[in-house]
Amino acid sequence: ANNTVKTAASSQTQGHNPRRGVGTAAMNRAILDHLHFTMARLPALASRNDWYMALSHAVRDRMLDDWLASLHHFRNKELKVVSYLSAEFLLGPHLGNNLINTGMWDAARDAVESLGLTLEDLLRQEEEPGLGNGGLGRLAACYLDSLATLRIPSIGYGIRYEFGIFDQLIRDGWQVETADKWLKFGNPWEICRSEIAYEVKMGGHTEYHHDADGRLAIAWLPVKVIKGVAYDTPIAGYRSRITGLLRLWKSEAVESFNFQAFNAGEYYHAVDEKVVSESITKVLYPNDEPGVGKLLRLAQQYFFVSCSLQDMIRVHLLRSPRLEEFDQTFAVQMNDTHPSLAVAELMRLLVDEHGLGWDAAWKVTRSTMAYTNHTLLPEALEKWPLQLFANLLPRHLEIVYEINRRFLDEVSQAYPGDQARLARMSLIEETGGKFVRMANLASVGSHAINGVAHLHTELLKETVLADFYQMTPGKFCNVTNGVTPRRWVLLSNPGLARLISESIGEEWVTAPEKLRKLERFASDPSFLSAWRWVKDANKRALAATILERTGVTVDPESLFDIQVKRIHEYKRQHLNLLHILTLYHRIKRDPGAQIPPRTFIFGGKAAPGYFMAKLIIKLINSVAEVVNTDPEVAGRLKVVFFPDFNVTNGQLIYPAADLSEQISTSGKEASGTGNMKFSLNGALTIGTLDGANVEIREEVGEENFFLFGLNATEVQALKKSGYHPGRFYEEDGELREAIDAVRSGLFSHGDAGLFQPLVDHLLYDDEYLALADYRSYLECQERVSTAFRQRELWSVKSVLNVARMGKFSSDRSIREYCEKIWKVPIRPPFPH
Ligand code: H53
Repeated sequence: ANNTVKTAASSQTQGHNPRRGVGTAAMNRAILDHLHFTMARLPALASRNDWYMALSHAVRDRMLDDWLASLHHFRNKELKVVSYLSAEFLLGPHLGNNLINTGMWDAARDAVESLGLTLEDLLRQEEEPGLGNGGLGRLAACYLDSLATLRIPSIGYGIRYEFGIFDQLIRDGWQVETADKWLKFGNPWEICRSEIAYEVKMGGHTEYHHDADGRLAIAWLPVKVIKGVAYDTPIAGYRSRITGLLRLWKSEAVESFNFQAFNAGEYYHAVDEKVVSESITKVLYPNDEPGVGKLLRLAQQYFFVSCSLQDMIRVHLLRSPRLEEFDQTFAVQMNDTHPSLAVAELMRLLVDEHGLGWDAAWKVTRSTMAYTNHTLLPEALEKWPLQLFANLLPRHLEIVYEINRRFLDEVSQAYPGDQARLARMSLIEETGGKFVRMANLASVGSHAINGVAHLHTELLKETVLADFYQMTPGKFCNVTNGVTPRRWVLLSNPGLARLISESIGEEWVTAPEKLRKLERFASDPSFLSAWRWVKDANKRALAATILERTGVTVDPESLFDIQVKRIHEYKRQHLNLLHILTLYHRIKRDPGAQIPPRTFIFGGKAAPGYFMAKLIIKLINSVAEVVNTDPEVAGRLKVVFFPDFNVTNGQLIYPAADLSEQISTSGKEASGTGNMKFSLNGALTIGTLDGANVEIREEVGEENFFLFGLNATEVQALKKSGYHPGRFYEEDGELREAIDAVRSGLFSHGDAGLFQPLVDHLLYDDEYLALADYRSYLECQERVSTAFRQRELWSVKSVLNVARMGKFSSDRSIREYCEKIWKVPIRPPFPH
């Protein structure tokens, strides 16, 4: 007996513990056990959620052996741990993805069916954790998948928002926001680690005194202390036997009851304290690319960064007492500027709390930190009003000042007498109100700065971070974004995945460059017809859901022309609308016009305070109402706004697209990742030379990509020479017709004023050059229509798109981060 115990224990620490039963019978037993012991339910009375919870717990149990073994790596001095700091992780539903990655899908499906249920039903039950706004948060989730798949020890650190991104309802054509109650039925995937908790100070002031040895000591006397508690979620790598860690922090009161207040009879005051502390992680800010922020958001950012760094220091001290070597334990990536307070906080922890000298602390901070920039929109670069910053983080402001003082010394040495440059590079903006510039803080405090697509990185070096690039060009590099083929093909498009694997084997899932092997099938008629069959089935599935959610019947034979992404003027959903209006008028004018039937599908959320974006949603729905009920275009044009675009809905939408709309003004979209998901699922792209579109076109071939519009240089030149949108309106009859229709009240029951702000914006400002690109877009759409009529040729292009998209796997991105930035060795793939 002794022997058995010893063997089991030692094999466990090495991570070779045979997994808990993953066969159908074992799964069946485990589900019933969880229904009984965890959910306390009799099968006859169990709800769908009870079954979902029971299944999820059974699956999670089976992930724990690999997880516990993986967590061991954090203690292994030889392995550097990647720490991905992100205010957003837009994970999407866990269950399906975990079943795919762990290889338990079939057993789970059979077990569930043996209980008289369907896996599909239980998958639908999951409320997705929408802890992000859009691209940036979803990118973080794809990266966690790849880190685990590539067996790189990693921790994603973020915030456990009680309410994630709002749910979008459409009422009378307008967006209405409702609270996302993703935790309401419980979250089976997380484990609360009450013992992993840190205190985070806020507010107050600092005091200086000399300690017994005569050294200057700094004390920060906060007015408030909040506790951050760790909630851990396992992230399964694809068949890698490695399970990554996502650690999200929830804020709590240090003491749930303030006994002093309580004793004095101020019961409500005591409870207040708890409510205020818990409010820090209450809700995700629903703005994509934020402007000037709010106190609570700054508090959120500081809160999660502080908890994460304290946690990293604890882990490091388990390995080595020398904090000078912190950069050998961790490579920290800051996902945009949201976590950039990490620079100041790591300095504070090292200097104030752990007694390092400034220079030693600065050296280790810089070599640990790296910064990814995700936007070129100047208004989106975060900056905090100085007073607000000072009130919440008085000690950090001192540290920022000291970093700035030393940094500006370096700048003036490098560029003597260049006052303008000093003012631009300073961490403090002083022109009209004082602000702390977070991109500058992140840039100064990092050893590496990267953009997210080739064009974006080039523009970054020329524009927003030009001064930093000139001073330290070696810090800059590009890592083009990628998406995980596990969630975005294997899970969301099983039909396509099966067809691909039957043709070229399964290796593409972790080695997507192997997709190239599909090229030779592009001339095989039976393969092409199987390819079309898969796409048609996906389109029928989407059509059924559209009918269910919107009441609109769409024809699965028509061209599915899809634009799904956040609603923003720079993404130009209104340009898409102008095309629709033009087709509408053409058909009305000439019922014999040769226009293949199209279904235009839109989806995306608008920031609740972004009036123009909300008006665009209203206009899409208003145009839909008119077009969809006009007998003269029946069977030829349909317009749909698919409500509540999120990860779950994306998994249904991307696989059903024929045409992917990537039509942002060139130079405005940093990368885009939806563009990759579409193309990887066989859609052809109509797009500008913006973000990663440029590289997608390079890969798939220009003959398989519909390009239009001004390029970034032309955009800049046009703006510089003075852009007059009104001229395009005057000179282009069809454009005028489209805009006049909107302005006449045709789509607003005669209310000519409703869309006036949007029309005025286009005619007198048009910051994003929709009118300048209109004609080019229209002509390009005609090429699309012509191409779609030749179905066989279209399918060839579709196959070639998929075959050549290997570059855009997030595995490739993560390998590049490892090589260029984190200096983490890439381990050989796990033998399956
Ligand atoms: O990040 C994506 C890019 C996309 C960019 C997006 C983004 C956000 O979602 C939020 C804030 C921000 O600064 C940028 O708009 O182009 O693909 C991931 O890199």
